[in-house]
Amino acid sequence: MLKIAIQKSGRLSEKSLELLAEAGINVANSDRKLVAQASNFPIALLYLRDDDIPQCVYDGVADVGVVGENVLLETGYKLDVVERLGFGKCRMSLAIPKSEKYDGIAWFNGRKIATSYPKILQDFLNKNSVQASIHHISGSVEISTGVGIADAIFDIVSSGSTLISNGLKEVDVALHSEAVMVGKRAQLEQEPEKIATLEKLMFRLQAVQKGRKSKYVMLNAPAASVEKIISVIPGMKSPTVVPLAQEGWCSVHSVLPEGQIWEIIDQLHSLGAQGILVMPIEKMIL
Ligand code: PRT
Ligand code: ZN
Repeated sequence: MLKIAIQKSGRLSEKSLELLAEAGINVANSDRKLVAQASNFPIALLYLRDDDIPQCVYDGVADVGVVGENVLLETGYKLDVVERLGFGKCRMSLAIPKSEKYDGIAWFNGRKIATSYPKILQDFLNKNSVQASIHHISGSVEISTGVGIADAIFDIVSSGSTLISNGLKEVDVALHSEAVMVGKRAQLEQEPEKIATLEKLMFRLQAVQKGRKSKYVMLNAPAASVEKIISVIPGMKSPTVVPLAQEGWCSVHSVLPEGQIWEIIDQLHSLGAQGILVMPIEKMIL
């Protein structure tokens, strides 16, 4: 039985469960007791506070855990990243009152910075040869400058609206973070049953993740343009081209990367493609 630690409640918990559900794993535990077993896969979930997950994996209480890289780095446990999960994306940034003139990282010399992430901040300051004092607080970091606790803050930023509503501006990014699955690879490799379960799980999670990053595209095009159209949509191996009932027309099907979808559609459109359909992909196995 592979034990997976996930956040009990918070920004990563629903997304972690969603990913497992899309990988076909049923975990019936609506009240989220400490431990829940999957009914159709040899895994058990441990519901914990995110801050406790790295230590729990390090000590072997759980075999792997899902946690933000920010928490992993702050706790300092040496764990292997088994898989990057593509959700919980955020950055860790320095922010100062918006009325301050910022002339580069040296601005922070001799200043006081409030944060809940003193280790990541200290490492970043050392790397940039900045001497500043760190004021460690556990929450509401964004109000620190307003109430006179500190000159600046170092905190998680996602949309940036929390900073703006507290009269702050983001001036430097120390880290980009996302949810990762962590474990101790050397330890896992000594347990063949667990590693086999983990590999099976990874195969499914990767299929879900690849699907999320891609779109299935279908379009109609004049036969004379098909060659040019194919050159802008290479597809997984090669695109499917099917003749339409109407003579001189074809239907082209392919898989496109989500991030470039609009650029490619613009090109397809200008090459004469019509009836372009873009559809989500649930799972993708190459
Ligand atoms: O109870 P537990 O200890 O388990 O949870 P927690 O309260 O410590 O963590 P939680 O659930 O708030 O966040 C879990 C993880 O989600 C974090 O460690 C990050 O890896 C990730 N994450 C992604 C975020 C955000 N986005 C985020 N926006 N964590 C926190 N925030 C907060 C941030 O602290 C700030 O107050 O949102 C605010 C900023 O958001 P914007 O959109 O206004 O910039
Ligand atoms: Zn926490």
